[in-house]
Amino acid sequence: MASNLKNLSAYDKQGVPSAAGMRIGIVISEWNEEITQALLKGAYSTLVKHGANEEDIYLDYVPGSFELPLGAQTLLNSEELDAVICLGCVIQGETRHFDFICNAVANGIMKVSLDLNVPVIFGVLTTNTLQQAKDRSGGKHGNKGDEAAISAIKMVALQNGL
Ligand code: DLZ
Repeated sequence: MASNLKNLSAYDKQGVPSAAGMRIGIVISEWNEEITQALLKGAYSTLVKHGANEEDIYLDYVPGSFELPLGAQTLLNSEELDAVICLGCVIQGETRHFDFICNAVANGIMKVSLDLNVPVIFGVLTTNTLQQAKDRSGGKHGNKGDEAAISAIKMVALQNGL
């Protein structure tokens, strides 16, 4: 089963447009900070690797994943950005909190994206355990931050008609 899992950092590098000139926001949740900082490292380095200028990358923090949609909207209202990447990590606990947060953040991110007509990328890990999150934030299954950055670049290029 595990061998069928996608490596989140595996992609066709030739097929990725240049990110030069793209202005990208990244909103990071402070919950599960060890994981979200690892996601940030992946997203940031992937943007730069594909040509984004560091001065065109805007970082902002929110307390938890639940606040990511409003964080993205706030950043979009204060800066002229081509896309925003939302990074978070929600780990299953003993209560239904997990479901409420995951549903709210997924729906919220989609709403901000469609309302403002700007790509807002879902870079949120939703896992059963901390180990699964580690495996997907620079571990054996790659880094969802890398994947989120590639999605952002591709969506900006799509909107720019590149
Ligand atoms: C409260 C909470 C819990 C229990 N778990 C997580 C989590 O695993 N990941 C995460 O990003 N945030 C969590 N939070 C915080 C909520 O996202 C939110 O910040 C608070 O409910 C305040 O609105």
